[in-house]
Amino acid sequence: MKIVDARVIVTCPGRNFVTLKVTTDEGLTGLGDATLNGREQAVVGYLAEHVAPLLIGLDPHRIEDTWQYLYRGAYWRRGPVTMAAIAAVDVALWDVKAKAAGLPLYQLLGGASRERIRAYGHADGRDVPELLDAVRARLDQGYRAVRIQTGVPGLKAVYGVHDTTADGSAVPHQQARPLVEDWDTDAYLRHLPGVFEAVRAEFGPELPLLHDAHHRLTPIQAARLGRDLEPYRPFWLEDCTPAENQEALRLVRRHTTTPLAVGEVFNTVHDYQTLITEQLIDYVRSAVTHFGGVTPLRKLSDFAAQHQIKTAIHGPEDISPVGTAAALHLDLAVHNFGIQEYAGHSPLAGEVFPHAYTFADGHLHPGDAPGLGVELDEALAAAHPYRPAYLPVNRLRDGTVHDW
Ligand code: EZ4
Ligand code: CO
Repeated sequence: MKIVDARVIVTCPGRNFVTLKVTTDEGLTGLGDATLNGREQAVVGYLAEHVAPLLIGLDPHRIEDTWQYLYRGAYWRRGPVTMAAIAAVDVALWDVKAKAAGLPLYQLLGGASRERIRAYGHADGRDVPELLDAVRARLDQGYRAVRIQTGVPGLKAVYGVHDTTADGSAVPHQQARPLVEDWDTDAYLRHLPGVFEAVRAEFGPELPLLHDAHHRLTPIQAARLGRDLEPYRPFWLEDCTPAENQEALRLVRRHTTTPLAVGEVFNTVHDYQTLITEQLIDYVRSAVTHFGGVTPLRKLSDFAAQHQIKTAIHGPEDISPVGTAAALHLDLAVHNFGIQEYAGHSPLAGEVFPHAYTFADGHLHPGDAPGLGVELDEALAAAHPYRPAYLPVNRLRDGTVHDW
């Protein structure tokens, strides 16, 4: 079998998604997600100008060799643009291989290690009463685990607290410049334990509660927060510090038993070396889409497993249904699966990407269609063209740019 066509398709069914579609001489097609939120066109250029021409004529079954060819062959390694482009190729080739075998991808990854995949959803509110309503709404949708984020008194716009559309999905930030949010770490550290206390008081001790600090704390602040949240038994504290400084997590770890989750902005296993070998975290959170695909994420899972660390693949709205499906096949197959983030997609995105995966009773399943189980309606995609959008930026009260 040979690849005869490789095309990049950008569509905006409510938010932008970048998809690679490969076609073989046997008429099989494969899809890969290359969406890099707020920097989509950089990946489009990388794929269309530098990668797609190299794919023509290759045997799509040679996934490992193609991965190494693109990773080592570029000389310029790592980084989100490069690794999103390589991820799209890797996932598209896995899709082709599994379709050729007539099997859902998870069967090629060793088969199912479980019957279903526990997901967590997002609940957010500008204040505690609004958050409690949002948690209740997620429970009504079937979720059995919830990430809780709230506004902080005195701040106007905080990460994770969304404006929402009529269908409840988040409004993407489609304006000429990034929205500016504001931040005060001391106010946040004072506020959050009371939020957890209120949610526990309302929903009891059993509901898994997660929280994302979105890289905003210093190590000693993160240590304090982890310790202050311990009475409420969080499932995890996510991205407490900017974790490219891996050694910083040693200090956090010394002070708290709150489980730590890290990795949605990581691109390679090298970003995790210290974190995994010193067991400084409990969950690896990288996305198939930003980590070079299924091939390296499988290797990361196995490395993490040797240190009793579990997987928790990033699953926000800005990973397309193609990237979501790839995650679900891994989730079903790997032994050390922990939990899957599932923010869901707008109904329109679901129509642009018809998919076999399902969500019911708080659990996901990739389905049993051959391949990834996701298709792309190209006519509908074309009817919703790319729209420039940025992620927000974050400033402290005195105007200093802070981590978002
Ligand atoms: O901010 O995917 O855990 N989820 C997250 C996400 C990220 C977005 C960035 O594009 O932190 O909401
Ligand atoms: Co996060």
